[in-house]
Formats: sequence, structure tokens, C-alpha cells
Amino acid sequence: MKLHGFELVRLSMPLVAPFRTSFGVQTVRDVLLVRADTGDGVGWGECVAGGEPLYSSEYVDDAADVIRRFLAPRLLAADRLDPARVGPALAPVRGHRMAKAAVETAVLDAWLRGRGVPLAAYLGATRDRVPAGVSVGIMDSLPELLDAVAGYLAQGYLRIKLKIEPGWDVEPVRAVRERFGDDLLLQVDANAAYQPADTRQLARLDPYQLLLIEQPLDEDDLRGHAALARHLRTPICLDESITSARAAADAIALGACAVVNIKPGRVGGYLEARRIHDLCHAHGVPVWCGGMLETGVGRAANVALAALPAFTLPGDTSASSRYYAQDITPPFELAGGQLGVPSGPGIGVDPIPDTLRELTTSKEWLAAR
Ligand code: OSB
Ligand code: MG
Repeated sequence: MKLHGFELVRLSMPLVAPFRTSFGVQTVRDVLLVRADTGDGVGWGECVAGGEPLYSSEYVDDAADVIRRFLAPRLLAADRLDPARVGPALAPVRGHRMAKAAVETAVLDAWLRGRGVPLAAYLGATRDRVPAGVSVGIMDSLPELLDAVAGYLAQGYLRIKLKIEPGWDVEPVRAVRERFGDDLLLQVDANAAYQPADTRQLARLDPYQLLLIEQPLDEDDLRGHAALARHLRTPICLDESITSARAAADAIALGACAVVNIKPGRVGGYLEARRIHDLCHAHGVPVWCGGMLETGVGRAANVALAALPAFTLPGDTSASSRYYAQDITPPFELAGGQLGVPSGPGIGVDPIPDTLRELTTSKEWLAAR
């Protein structure tokens, strides 16, 4: 496959409600889509970097810059490009995994569409639908939180994840357990807001039968997580720390986590995500598919990945309506608490041209020379 070029498409997507985490509040998502053009076909990738470097060091303007200046030129120079060659071609550029994931996914999608193969089949999916969980932001009050959770449960979500931070942890968990009972699948996500000195406070979550606590400590503190794990009954799951299959292997070997959140964007793409899946599967470590408030383009690919066998826990793969009044693809909808895995070639969905145009704030064409 030889590419004619990439197009960088920027969108401004208002969220249906502000989403508050320990690192900030988001009301609009500044989306970067990458469209790979082969001349007789296209492929799409969505960059998951946020507008500011708060969840991780990457942010959307730097992702666009590194794609434009360093990633796209390396791929556009290749005469025989296929998805497996993207990672090695981009390896000289350090880091920037979210940017790399977006371009690799665009190439992978174009390549699969050219062959008529769905992404799910290519990755080794074993299911045609996946259970949906939902990530619930930090609220101003407990009644507001309980209303939000009740609303999601009424829609059929099968698992609730509460965002926590110091000052909003034990009370919201206790309130949700009390109101919705012991059968509710419940977990929490701290986005690295705690310190090792908070071990006793985190142990106060132990009585509430949480499925897991996600990323309590700093991204690079694997030893801290391993020490914390020895003091908690609640299993530790890592998100921010798992930047590659090697990082996942280190975390498992150190006892830093018992569960892994796989986000393809964070680890450099779907091929690396599959390697992490395989590694965790071999170690008996359950995984689930995280999310980064993706549009239907990113969601389609995440749902395909989530259909692999070691994804035994419901993911943050929610319906389009959880995020956007108007998605850029036909909306993903819950059916019995599950999302259907797209069955068409590649990611299996296409942006709706009129909707895409309405939400686009800028476009940039990067031509092969
Ligand atoms: O830590 O999982 C996270 C959203 C943005 C950045 C980081 C995270 C999240 C979420 C929401 O928790 C996941 C989703 O529903 O897409
Ligand atoms: Mg997380």
C-alpha cells in the first residue's frame, strides 16, 4: 500500500455534561482525526490526546505537530506500507504514543477496508457485542451523584465507575453502595490523585467490594503501587502507568496491579494493545477497555478490541449519548447493556459528511511528495 497523504481534521465536540476528574473539568472535546488516503480508499484514526497535558504529557496540539513534522513524512515516504510496518517506521521518534496510535489506526483501517476485513476479526475478537460500563465524573453533591448513577442504571449500564479524589472517595462510594446495593458492579478511578501516605485513607474503601481501584498513584510509581497493593483488599488496576506491553509486563512482575485498563491510544495503537491483551491473558490478568471520550470513530475500534477474550470486565465503552448529543458517526446505542461490534470492513463505521463538516474547525492536508 502506498499513501497519497494524510488529512488532519480538527473538531470541536461539546459534551452533554461537564466531565470532572481529579485532573480537571472538561466541557468540550477538541478532537483530532487522521484520515489516511490511498487514492482508492481511506482510513480513519482518532487521536485521544486531550486539550491540555493533564491526563498524560501529550496534548492535541503537540500530537498534530508531531504527526505533521515527524510521523506523517516517515509513512508517506514508504512505498510498501502495511500496518505492521508503521510501528517500526515510527520507532525513531520517542514517545508520542497517542499521535502514533492515531496514524497507525488510520493506516490499519485503510488497509483492512482494502481487504474487506473487519478490525474485530483482524484482532481476534471472539464476540459480537461487549458489555458497557460508564465512567461517572466527580459531582458537587452526593444527591447529584446518586441521580446521575440512577440515570445510567436505568439506561442499562452494567458497571459504574466513580471518579474519585482526596475529599471525594469513601463518602460517594458508601452512598452509591447504600442506594444501589451489593450486586452493583462498582469501581473507582483516582487518575493518580493520591500519595503513598494516603494508604490508610484508600484502605477505607476496602469494605465496599469494589471491583478495582484504578491508578491511585503517580504514573511512574510502579513500586508505590506494589507496596499499596500489599495494604489493600481492593485490587489495583493501572491505566496511566501502562504505556506499552513492556510496562505492563513490569507492572505485573512487580505486583503493581492485578487488573489492566487497555487504552489503545495510550499505548501507541491497536497492535500494541493486542500485545498487552495477549500478555495479560497469559498471566491470567483480567483486562478491560478504557476510553478517552472518543467519537464514534475511536469508539468503533475500541469496541472491536473489547471483543477479545481476556476483556472479561465491562469497559468504559459507553453509548454515544453518554458523551455527545450528536456523534459524527451513526450513534453507538445500548442494547441490553451492551454495544454491538461493528461488522463492516476496517473500523466498520464512517463519519457522516454533513455532521463532520458542521463540527470541523480546521483541516490540513499532508501530501506524499
Ligand atoms: O482515566 O479513564 C480515564 C476520560 C478521559 C481521560 C481519562 C479517563 C477518562 C474516563 C472516561 O474515565 C472514559 C470514557 O468514558 O471514555
Ligand atoms: Mg483511568
